[in-house]
Formats: sequence, C-alpha cells, structure tokens
Amino acid sequence: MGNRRRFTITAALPYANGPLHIGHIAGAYLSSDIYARFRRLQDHDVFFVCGSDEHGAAITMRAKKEGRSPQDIIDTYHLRNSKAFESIGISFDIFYRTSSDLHHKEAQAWFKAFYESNVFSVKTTQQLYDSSYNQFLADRYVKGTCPKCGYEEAYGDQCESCGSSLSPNELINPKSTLSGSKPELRKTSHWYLPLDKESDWLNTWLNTGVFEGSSLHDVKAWKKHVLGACNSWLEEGLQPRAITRDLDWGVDVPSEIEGSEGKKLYVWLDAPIGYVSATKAAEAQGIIEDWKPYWQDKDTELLHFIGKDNIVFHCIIFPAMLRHRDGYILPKNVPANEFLNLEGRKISTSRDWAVWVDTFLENNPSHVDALRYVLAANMPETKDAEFTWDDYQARVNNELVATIGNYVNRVLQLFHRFNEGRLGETKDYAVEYKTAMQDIDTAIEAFRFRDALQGMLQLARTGDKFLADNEPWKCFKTDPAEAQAMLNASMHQVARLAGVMQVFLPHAAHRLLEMINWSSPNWTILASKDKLLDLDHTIASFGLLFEKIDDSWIADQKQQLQNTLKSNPNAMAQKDEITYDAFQTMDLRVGKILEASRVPKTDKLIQMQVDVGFETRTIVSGIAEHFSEEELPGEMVQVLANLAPRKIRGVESNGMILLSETSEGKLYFVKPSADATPGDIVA
Ligand code: B3M
Ligand code: ZN
Repeated sequence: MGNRRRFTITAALPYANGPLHIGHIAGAYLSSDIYARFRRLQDHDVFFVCGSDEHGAAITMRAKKEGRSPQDIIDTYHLRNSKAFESIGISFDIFYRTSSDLHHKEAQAWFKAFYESNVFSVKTTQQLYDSSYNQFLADRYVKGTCPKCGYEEAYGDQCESCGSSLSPNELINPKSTLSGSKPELRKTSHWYLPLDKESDWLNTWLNTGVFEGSSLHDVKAWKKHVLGACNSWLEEGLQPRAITRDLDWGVDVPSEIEGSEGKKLYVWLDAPIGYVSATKAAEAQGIIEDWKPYWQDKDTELLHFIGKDNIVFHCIIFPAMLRHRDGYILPKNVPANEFLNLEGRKISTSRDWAVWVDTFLENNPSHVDALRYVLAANMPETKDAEFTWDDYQARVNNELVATIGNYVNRVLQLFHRFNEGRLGETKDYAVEYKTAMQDIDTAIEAFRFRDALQGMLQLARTGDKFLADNEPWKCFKTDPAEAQAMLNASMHQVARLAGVMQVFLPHAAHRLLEMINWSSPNWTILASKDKLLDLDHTIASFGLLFEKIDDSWIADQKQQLQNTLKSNPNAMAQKDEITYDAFQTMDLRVGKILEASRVPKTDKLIQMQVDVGFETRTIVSGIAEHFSEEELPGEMVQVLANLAPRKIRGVESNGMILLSETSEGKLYFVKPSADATPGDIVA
C-alpha cells in the first residue's frame, strides 16, 4: 500500500490518584480513540499509547490524605482506571505505568543523555521549605496567589485559573499545603532546563511549521486556542525550568551523577517520556515489532491528545526535550480539548461533582455507546462545553434511537419481510453516501469530531429519505423486483453505517455487524463502493440497537447530583468566577415585607409588597411551602432591586428576595442586621 501512513497517537497519562470521570473522557480519550479507530479502519499503521502517571505531588498528596502509601494509591487507581477505559471502549494498544522498572530506566537514560550533552544548567537557589515537615515545597505542596491573574489558590507549578506555568517563588503569600504555615527559605541545588534558549526555534516551529528544513507540522491545522496559549508563553519569555525535586517519591536522578542524592526527576520531565517507555514495553510484549519507527521515522505523524491544562508541557517542554535527543520526531499536532462542565458547574473530583465512568457503566452497562455518543456530540473541541442529563436524553432519543436505530430497524424488518433476508439479483439502486463519507473524513483529519458524528447521522438520514421517497412497501404488490432493488440498496447503506459506527460506537457497531452477518471492509471500500454486500448475502437477525431513555431514569441521574449538592454544600460555590465589575452591576437593598398573599390558583407562589426605601415593589417568590402569608409582613429581607421585571402567573414581579437553603432543603431569609432600614445599600 503506497500511501500507508504511520501514526503515533498519545493520550495524556492520567494521574493514578483518582477515578476517571466524563470530563477526562471528553477531553483526551474519546477524541484520541475515535481518531485511532478511524486510522485503523483506513488500514494505516497506528500505535495508540497511554498509561498511568504515577509520580509527582498529585500522588503523594493523595496518599497522605487517605493515610495510605503512594504505592497503594497507584496500584488501586491504575487498576481501576485501566478497567474504566476498557469498559468505555478506549482502544489503547497499551496502557502502561510510569512506576515500572522499564520506565524508570528510560527516564534516567534521557536525563543522563541531557546531562552528558550539557543541556542542563545547575542552580543553587533559596527555595520554600516547610520545617515542620522537613520538606521543600515544590509544585502542589505550595499554594498562593497567582502573580498573573490574582487567583488565590494557585499551585507552585501552575495556576489552574489562568493556565500560567509558575514557579513556587513567584507565588504571592505562599502557604505550605502540608502544614498551612508560611514557608521559610532554604538553599538547595537543582538541574534546570534552560527553556529561554529554546524559544527561537520553538517560535519558528510552532508558527511556521518549519524545523530544520522539514516538518510534518502544518500550522493551519493547529487549533487556535492551542497556538494562542503557546504564543502567549513565548511572548512572556520562557524561563529556565527546574526539572529535579527534593522528594522521596519518583524517578531517582541517576546515582552516577554527582549531587544526585535525595533528588528525583520532576514529574513533568518523566511523564511524557512515559509515552516512549510504553512504546518500548509494547515491543517487549510483542504488541508491535519495533518501537523505533513510532518515534524516530520522519514520516511518522506524532499526535498528542490532551486537555488544555497540559498544553505547555506538550507544545513547549516535551518538544524541547525531544529536540535534544538524536533522531526523535516532533509532534505533528497537539489537538488539545478544553473542559467539559456538568450541569452548569465545573467537574470536581474533590467535591464529587462528576459522573464516574466505571460506576456509571457498572450500573448502566447498556449505556456505553450512548455515553460515548453524547460526549462526542458535546466535545469541548474549541471551547468549554456542557454536559446535562436533559441533553443526554434528547440526543439519545432523537439521534441514536429515532435516527440511527429506527432507520436500521426499519430496513432490517422490510428486508426480512420482502426480500426474505437475502440479497437477490435485481436492478441497481443507490442511496446517497459519498458526501457524508467525505465529510467524516475531512472532519476527523481536522480533529472536528462533533462534525464527524454528524456525517454518521447523515448516512442514516439519507437512507431514511430514500425509503420515504420510494416507499418500497407500496410498490411491492405491483412490482416486487423494484421494491426488492430498493431494499437491497438500503441494506448496503445499513452495512455502510455499521462500518462507520465502528469508529464512534464500537459496541453497537459490533452488534449490528453480527445482526447483518457481515464483517466490515476498510474505509476506502466503505467510502467508495456502492454495493457492499455480496449477492445471496443473508442477514442473521434483528433487534433494537439503542434503548429509549425515559424521564424517570433521567430524574434519577439528576437526583444523584442533587444528593451531592446536599451532602456537600461547598459544591454550591462552583459557579463560574465573575469580575468585581459584574458584581457591582447588582443593586442590592434592604427591604421590608409590608403585605403578602397567595398568587391565586398556585401552590407555591406568594406575592408581596416590599418597601425597598425609594419605593414599594411587588415581588413574587416561590416560598408558599415554607412560609405562611400571615408570618411574612414585617420581615426584613435583602432584595436584588434591579432584576428585570418578570411576569409570573400573570403577576409582574419587580426584584428578587434573597433566600438561603439548608442541607435539609429548608428555606430562610438572608437577614440584614437589626438596625438596618429599608433602602440601605448592600455591597
Ligand atoms: N498526568 C495529566 C493531568 O494533568 C497529567 C498528564 C501527563 S501526560 C504526559 O492530570
Ligand atoms: Zn493565574
């Protein structure tokens, strides 16, 4: 095959410090999996690699919090996460571990190679130290205010609010996350990667694609938000970055190097090398023949699938490392995704605001492709995206069930009835498919997975339109050969759809292929051959591909999230940050309720006359289940006075009374102090 391409597809190594949620999947894993499945279907040479990231403060801090050893933590979550990936059908060729001996040796070999070719500089500096724990405070061991954006909870290596990469000494008001105390300064020596020396070639490479004469990297194909992030770091000026730590968990600095005692590699130095060690491990395990072409052949397309918080490491630091190793290629693209929110809030492991992949699929095994579908449809490709259960229900019912499922079922039933489930010789009819196939191809090539998904739906839609336009069931009596010809054509379309579904919905595809008794050919054939099934082909069976989701199941899912909110009121604080100016736009006032009465024919609504100082307002509020009309007059309350008027059940409401809710669901007024008077400004 002349134009066989080779792909090394990496997906960010998840820290083995917690379970995987839908945000992880929508970020780096489903995109890479769809991409890998598509390239395999095209018969290209694909190596799809991932593994657990088992070093760094992310692990040791988790261990400390749970009172367990780091080894125990990584063993638990490595196993749990490999199973979770398997259950949702992420088709890694290997899921390796950075705690493995092979990886430790590989990372040390890289360190030594850099050391020997004088890539590093060594610096002795004053670093933050927590004397009550006898520990230097790097990375997540120290928190403080971000010097760039003012976020108060920034980590020592990165601000999760603005994405800046930081060093602990830059933090304003640093605090030890071990003891909470203010750290002291102590002297220590470390090896540094002088990134400042790399910025010229990085700049050229990132912005023109040119690197020492040739490169596969095509600037136009890079996502804007990825290049934008890189350029803003380049503009700020890259700084030398410490790549060793004073820690007792991690890869040792090779002992033959002077001063190595007690020093470990910085986790972000060893983790990306993990992609390479995993490739070597795959060779050792016989999964691939030779690791080298996947990292060293100039024609190999190296793609790093990641979330946006990992951009700097994959577009700047790792390329700088690769460049200093002989023969290694640079990534062709780093198609980072942004973040997925859940029901209007940031997904958060610590606040349990998440849908966990393994538990969700254990409880709802038949949902595996529904979940993949909805996550692909809402993939945060170029901006943050939103996952809601209402959308889940709508997409599954309207798109999977009503569009794909119904089409397939209709064709199979008709084919069984009129053609006796067998493909006979008839004249040729064709269902339109070429545009859809081309669209899918173009979209995946450009990492637009949402659009690619539309192409798959399009196959079902054109197929359905063909049936609706031709109505084979009507002409069967008068011209059975004509009807059978239409159904033959429809069966080819169903087969094509099954072939394409392997990319996005592998489990349903597998079932459909079994029903139609077929194994799919490669993409070129699927995309170019009108007739896919042979003469005399018979189908095996038919059944429903997807289940309709009812309201009560959705209500259950929402209830589980509600329970999280109730048991963890902190999660309530998970709204997007607003600026001070936005806050200033609210006119908050002290008010006094003068009169109250039930809004006629409602159970929950009370309308009130409220004195807000400069006038008396009518305000409607849904509090009748919590307060009686009699007890309200005289209550002092706080009012959002400049809320746009709204008609509620025929009554115009002018403002909103502030209420708070206890964990048992009881409402109470946010009370001003005793000496407040109506009209006082709340700010
Ligand atoms: N362990 C992912 C994270 O930030 C990090 C990725 C490593 S990829 C080499 O959770
Ligand atoms: Zn910041």
